[in-house]
Amino acid sequence: MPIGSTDALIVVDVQVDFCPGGSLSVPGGDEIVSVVNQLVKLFEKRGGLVVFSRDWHPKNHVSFKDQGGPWPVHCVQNTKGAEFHPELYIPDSAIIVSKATEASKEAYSAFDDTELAETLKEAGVKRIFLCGLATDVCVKSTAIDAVKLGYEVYVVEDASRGITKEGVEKSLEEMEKAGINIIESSQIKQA
Ligand code: VGL
Ligand code: ZN
Repeated sequence: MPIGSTDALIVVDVQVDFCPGGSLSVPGGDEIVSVVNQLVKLFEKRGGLVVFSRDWHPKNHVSFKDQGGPWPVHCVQNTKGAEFHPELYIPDSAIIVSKATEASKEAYSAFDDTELAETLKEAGVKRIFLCGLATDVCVKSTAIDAVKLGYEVYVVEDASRGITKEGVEKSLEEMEKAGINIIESSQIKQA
């Protein structure tokens, strides 16, 4: 599967709070960093677009338990927990997309209230490859939105981790039904 200039890699929310030791830790979240880095380097070399999304909440975000939401406080803007994993390779040319920045509104998808769709369109992107955290929340939601926008979408399973095993299984099924291709990083790298 040769990668070229009309391909985009979207790395979803590989942030400190979603990794072990963080406040909303995804099991094995940090295990993906080296494979994600290899993908980022490959896309960079082949002239693909590389995008990093980040969960970027104000401290009184509606998704937090203390505001009546389902999640512990996580990824609060300009805090340690909201930083990208320290070993994540972020090229200078990468695009950073901050999401769920409004206190009163939850947004799982990197397309929700961001400029991502516009950015991809301007760059002439045709295929979107997704990886990151969490498979059963923000990766899924972003992938489904990408398909709705008409893109050919690939989720790189071994470069992603989810919050629960059942959640991941259900999400993979849901994504396949939506026409999303579930692949392994080796299928890209050997190209
Ligand atoms: C996420 C739960 C809450 C994610 C974000 O990035 O998958 N999950 N906020
Ligand atoms: Zn969040």
